[in-house]
Amino acid sequence: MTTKEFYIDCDGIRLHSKLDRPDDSPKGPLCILIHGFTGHMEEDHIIAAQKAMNDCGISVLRAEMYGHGGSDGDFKDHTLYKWVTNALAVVDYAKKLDFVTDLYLCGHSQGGLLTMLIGGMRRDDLKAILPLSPAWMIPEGARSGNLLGMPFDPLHIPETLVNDELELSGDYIRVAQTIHVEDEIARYDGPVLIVHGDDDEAVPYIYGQKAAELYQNAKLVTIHGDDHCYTRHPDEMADAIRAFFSE
Ligand code: FER
Repeated sequence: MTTKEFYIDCDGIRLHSKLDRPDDSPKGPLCILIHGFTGHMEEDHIIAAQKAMNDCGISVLRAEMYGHGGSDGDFKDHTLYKWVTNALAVVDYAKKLDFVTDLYLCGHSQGGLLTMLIGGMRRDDLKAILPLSPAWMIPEGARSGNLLGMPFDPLHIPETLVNDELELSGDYIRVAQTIHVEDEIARYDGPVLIVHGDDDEAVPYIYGQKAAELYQNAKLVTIHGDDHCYTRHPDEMADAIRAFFSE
């Protein structure tokens, strides 16, 4: 195993990244792995997913998006457009690595929503996508006036949305309102692995089920009794990833 730590440039924004290669073979597959809202690359469930992929001989490029982890930008200024632009830059970076054969994209929660969007946008570059507990209800919540359990007027968006823990900008909401995930689901016809705990407190399990139905070629692995970050059965999430890549 080798780990390299570096930054990927995205229009002057530095995206903190780590590349974990299971062996030094000259060619091989790579999966980009992205954390969720308020998350980062060292969370237990992100490391568990990375290790499961490495077990299958897949190199993993963990990248932190705008306003998260060690990347540039303030959390309160992040939007899904910024994350989309970041993820496109990471895909471009990964495509240029000389060892990469097949390219995959995996993301958790808001990173899973991002994975679904980029899947539709980069269908020719991505051999498969793996949205984990994908938070693809965020655009609906932005349009209906409820995010993070906080109500707001969707026609007159507040300057900020604040609770005890965090502050989101009005632009986060404005951007999310314009996003239509179903369009990007329809645009991606490659294999999709969705993993979702049926006791998820942050992203209702029904969204994993609905996404699996809408994709042309999706497999849903349900982690029974598990929460948003698979804290009760992390091995089952890792097993689902290993099984997907072993098929
Ligand atoms: C929300 C529910 C879940 C929300 C974001 C999330 C911004 C994202 C969760 C995650 O990425 O872990 O209402 O609003």
